[in-house]
Amino acid sequence: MKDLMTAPFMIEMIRTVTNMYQHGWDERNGGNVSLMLEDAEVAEYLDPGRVIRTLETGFTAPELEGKTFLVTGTGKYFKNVQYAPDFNLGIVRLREAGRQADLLWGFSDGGRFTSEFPAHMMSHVARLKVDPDNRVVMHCHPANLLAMTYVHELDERAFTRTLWQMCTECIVVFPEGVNVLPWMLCGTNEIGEATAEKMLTARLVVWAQHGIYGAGKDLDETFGLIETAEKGAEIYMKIAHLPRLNTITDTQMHLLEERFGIKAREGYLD
Ligand code: 2HA
Ligand code: ZN
Repeated sequence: MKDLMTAPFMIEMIRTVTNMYQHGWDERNGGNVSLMLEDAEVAEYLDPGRVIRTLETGFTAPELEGKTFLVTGTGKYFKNVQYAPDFNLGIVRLREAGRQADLLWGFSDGGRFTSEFPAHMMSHVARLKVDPDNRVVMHCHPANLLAMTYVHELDERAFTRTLWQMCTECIVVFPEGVNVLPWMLCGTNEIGEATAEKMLTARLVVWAQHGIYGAGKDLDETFGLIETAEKGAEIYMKIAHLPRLNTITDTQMHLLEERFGIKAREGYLD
């Protein structure tokens, strides 16, 4: 059995959450990440028959029966993950139609997965329906996106168009736009279901006055999505109170569609 700390997925997870912390997106215990693992890659590092303990999830997700996830722990600080991965992270495999999760590694203080586990798992189900290669769900609290939800209307088309106008790359990186949920109580199955519904049409879902969810095929892509949206929001927060003399026009965005072979969300450009 190989050393789990040398697994590419573990190294990448630790680097990613450390980077998220360094970006200021994950104060204290803010944020959570889940990465779906392939059975074959897990078996190189862990005995899949050795279950440490079994956790109740509080929801069902039959589509994820037997799937294994590397996930951040509830109450744990991203800042600390690199120093004590087995305390702050866990590897769980879902069973009983997702009602239970067998802990295969980690949460060594007796902890459990993130309080946002329902939103993560339901989002995985939703994204896998539209993209079988999806592996990552990521949640964090980037300051400018959060700030934007206080001063910008939450209409998804308007919110998306503003972000697209803030830097040329935005429409190229997230042509499907960002979806937006109004403020809801976090950590519940209800916000999980609402997030998953929004994940059917976009890889980014803003939680007003809270943060953002991103999804993608790997940690880099998902981090990059949030990073780009947050850059757009940062520009917006720098200019929102100033007279706007210039912008990226819809005609220019159509040029970007052609140049990069992307298609903006239907009806979002004039
Ligand atoms: O505490 O970010 O949404 C982790 C969170 C909850
Ligand atoms: Zn949060």
